[in-house]
Amino acid sequence: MQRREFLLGGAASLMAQASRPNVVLIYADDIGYGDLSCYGAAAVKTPNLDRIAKTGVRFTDAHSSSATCTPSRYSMLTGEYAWRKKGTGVLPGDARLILDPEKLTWPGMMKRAGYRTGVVGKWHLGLGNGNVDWNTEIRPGPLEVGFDSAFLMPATGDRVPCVYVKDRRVVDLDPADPIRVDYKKPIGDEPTGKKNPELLKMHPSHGHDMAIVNGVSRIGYMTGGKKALWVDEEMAARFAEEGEKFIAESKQEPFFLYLATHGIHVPRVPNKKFEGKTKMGPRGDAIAELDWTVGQIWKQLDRLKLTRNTIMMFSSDNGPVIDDGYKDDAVAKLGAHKPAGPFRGGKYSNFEAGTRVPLMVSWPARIRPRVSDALVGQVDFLRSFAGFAKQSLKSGEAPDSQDVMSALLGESPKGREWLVEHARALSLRQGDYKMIEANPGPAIQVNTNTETGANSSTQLYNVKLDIGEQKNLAGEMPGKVAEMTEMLARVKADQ
Ligand code: NG6
Ligand code: CA
Repeated sequence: MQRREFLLGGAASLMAQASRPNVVLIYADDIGYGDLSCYGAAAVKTPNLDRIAKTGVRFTDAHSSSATCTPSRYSMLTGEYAWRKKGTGVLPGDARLILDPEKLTWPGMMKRAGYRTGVVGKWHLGLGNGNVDWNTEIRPGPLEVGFDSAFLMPATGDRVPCVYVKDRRVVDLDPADPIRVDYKKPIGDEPTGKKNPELLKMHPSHGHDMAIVNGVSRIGYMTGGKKALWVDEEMAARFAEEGEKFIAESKQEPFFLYLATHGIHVPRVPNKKFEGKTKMGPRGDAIAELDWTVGQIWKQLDRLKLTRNTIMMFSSDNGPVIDDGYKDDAVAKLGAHKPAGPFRGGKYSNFEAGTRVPLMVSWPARIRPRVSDALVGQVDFLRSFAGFAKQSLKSGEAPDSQDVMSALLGESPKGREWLVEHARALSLRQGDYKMIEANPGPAIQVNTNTETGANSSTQLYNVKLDIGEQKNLAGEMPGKVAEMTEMLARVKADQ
């Protein structure tokens, strides 16, 4: 690998920089299309996120691969649709690593291209081989799948173990107080949310009634590791700081930072500094805190004079949800705010809001500001950046990923011709049309009050003319339904 130190000064350095910009992806959790001010939100201000949009490309038709976390992250990092592979649904905190160390990943490809690669924040892709012992070296994990360094929350904020993992070790673990985790039954007579609601500062609305950590009951049981437990209120600052540290340590070489925030997933426990920043309660305040995180990264890039040659990207792993299991006033205080923007559904849904999420990409050295209607998926990041970094992929690698780099850079208005959206069933987007496979089930997911998109027969919408998916055209356009059904069958059978 040719490092910048050898090229300092002269034109060679400028050329190396222009062809190998740093890449920072800030990947939020459960942020909806309508949650940022650059996408029309008025009830919360997101100036630091808006800065990416103002100086870069803001996408109106960008998609996470799935309407939940684990499969979206799996698809983004591998370039393979998660629904092709069993066991890629929302994982418990003790799940084994679902990424295959033998297979190419986005960070692995960047590393091959000479980048220093780091992940900070939410992982939720499993760790270890299925019987993870949190008290010893934890492997395989991010370091086995292409990252040079890692500072992680293993699963989600609402799942045990509630500790950070740095590279292969739990941070601040006292060997005299080992961690035990069980997803099936309580461990000993430790208090739980169910038995001891009097110990809670935030109560569950559904589920989330097991181990109590920091006054919040979670999914799964855990004991020990008392010194290592995270403090929810400090998590955003911790991740920002670890991200800043990675940037400072990597400034001599091109780097790729995947900063996956906990915000704004449940439990929403933003720092006191953000309390009352919006009138929407913790969900709105968590958006303000997320924006602050982005501001910290901007500050670091600016301070180190890296902004000009850094591709800064922001997106979300799935659409928005209001009540996702805690009584945090999100429903009562929502007011006129529309987390999903003009779209129907939300997290967990086959309707558009399940996967149509914000995506902004800036790179001052090259990108001119614009709004792009190109259809792009996060599954495309791997192949797009591979082409850009002149890395050829072998057949079978990143099979669902397409090179849409010219769209990502705002240089072409065209992205993909078609795309699969995944929630409880699959949907196919092709041109202006969207077909949702027949998938019998409840139209509303009761706990979260999400319109699921379930229907015992196939649905067809024109998402250009009918952005809110109100008029099912399947009856009027049987030919289109047949054509798209056949195409989806081909996509499924591919590989
Ligand atoms: C659900 C959880 C929800 C959230 C989700 C995963 C319950 C009742 N609900 O099972 O709170 O954790 O899983 O979210 O437990 S995701 O963004 O990581 O996919
Ligand atoms: Ca999520």
